[in-house]
Amino acid sequence: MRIQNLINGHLVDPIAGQWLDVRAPANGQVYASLANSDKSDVVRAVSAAENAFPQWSNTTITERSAILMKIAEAIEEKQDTLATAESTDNGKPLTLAKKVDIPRAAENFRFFAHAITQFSSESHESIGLHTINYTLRQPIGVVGCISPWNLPLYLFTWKIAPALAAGNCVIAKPSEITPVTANILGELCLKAGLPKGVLNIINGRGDSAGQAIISHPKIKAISFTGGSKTGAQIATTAAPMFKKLSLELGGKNPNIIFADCDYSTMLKTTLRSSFSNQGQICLCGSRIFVERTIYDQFKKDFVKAVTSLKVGNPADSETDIGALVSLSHLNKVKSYIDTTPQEGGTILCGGDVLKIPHLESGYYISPCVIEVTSNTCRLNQEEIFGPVVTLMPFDTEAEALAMANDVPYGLSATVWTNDLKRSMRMSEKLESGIVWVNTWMQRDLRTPFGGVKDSGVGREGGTEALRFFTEAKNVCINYSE
Ligand code: TXE
Repeated sequence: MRIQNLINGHLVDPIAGQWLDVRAPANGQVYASLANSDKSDVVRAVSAAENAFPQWSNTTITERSAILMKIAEAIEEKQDTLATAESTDNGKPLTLAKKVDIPRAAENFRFFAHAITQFSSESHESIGLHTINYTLRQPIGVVGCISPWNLPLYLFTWKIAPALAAGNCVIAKPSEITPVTANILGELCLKAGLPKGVLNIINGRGDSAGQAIISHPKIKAISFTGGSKTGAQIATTAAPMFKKLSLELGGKNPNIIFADCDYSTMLKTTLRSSFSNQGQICLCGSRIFVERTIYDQFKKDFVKAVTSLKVGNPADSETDIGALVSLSHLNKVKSYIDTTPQEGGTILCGGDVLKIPHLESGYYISPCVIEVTSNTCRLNQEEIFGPVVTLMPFDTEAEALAMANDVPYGLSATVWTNDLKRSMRMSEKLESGIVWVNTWMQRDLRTPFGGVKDSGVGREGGTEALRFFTEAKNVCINYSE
């Protein structure tokens, strides 16, 4: 399979004729080659997007909404193909791709197809001065969307759908590690009637194609999801060019369990919040803090449940945990697990690199639970982004809160308790963009999504995303005689 670029409605080879290998994490084999684009391809895509902008930004809301809706339907029609492609490309269980990734990609388009019809702006009347101010929310022009490998189509569509809905033309780059579904989507968008040049997909590495997107002077806004280090690098280039920036970065999220919670729901959900998608979700609760009175019981029950998870071929329907996304990522995750003794921790289960029969070159690690004695150890401070969680007891609400907040990140937090007042006190004080009480990853697409501290700047979702992808212009009219 050869994956080209989508520029001005055509699939084209990269100008320099360079290609990258794409590997299937399940077996480590190369199965596709990907356009290894550079600045010249980005320049070409931006000029196509600029040409398409006047017409696209002037389509009626009804027309734009209808095209987005057709794209959602096209994703649903192709859901089996897309789910299989996602699982092959990323290593995630096929069941997960079918249940979560692909339906959510369709939902992203459907949601913003509706949201744009409800998007409104403000007016401010100055009584006594015969003046009225109103705000125009105008599309920005050409915008850049750069997405990561953990939820490839889910996060790609989460960015491009609001950007397109708001009337922008887009230069999008999926991760070079998992590019397949984004490129299938590009073709579906054309078939659904998206005019040529409105969505351009540039493939390639972050340090060439990605860097060319963020430094192109005509690209006025960048929406990025990925690692915090990369986010900082992007800001270094884009901020002095005065680009609008939305950065959704890493997390080291606390999962705080009080003794009065609904134990069985908590246990089931904690298994998911720890190991869904091999722990490769920025929202995973990787630091588990448990009230001391139930700590031993939880430790026993949790380890038992974790050891019963089935690691294996992502295509098998019984597989709970598939392959990690790449060999270099597996090595990163394993290197953290290997620091356990020197970080004062104890491995309670898992953490082994596994050889799955017939898939010996795949990237598998058994889900790992580490008991730690201090929240300041590296295992509790740095984002591992794999099937690894830490456990620690606490005695008081204040202590749990202090440890939860004592990290550089601030994306999400989960609190398990049936004490309403306590849940509200915790929600108020937790330093994170999202707090879940007695649940995890329950998403309503209208809500603001994003983090504080090293987890990023800006918010996605609902009106926040439409605001990000538009420029506010105030018009002041004096109508006095
Ligand atoms: O992601 P990168 P990496 C975390 C996780 C992981 C770490 C590094 O801890 O181990 O980040 O992962 C593009 N200019 N998350 O290095 O590099 C790149 O091509 C423009 C958390 O694999 O951040 C890809 O499309 N673009 C996370 C995208 O950025 C650049 C999800 C993300 O890749 C670029 C993934 C540059 N200079 C990893 N450099 C989350 N928040 O969910 C890279 N890219």
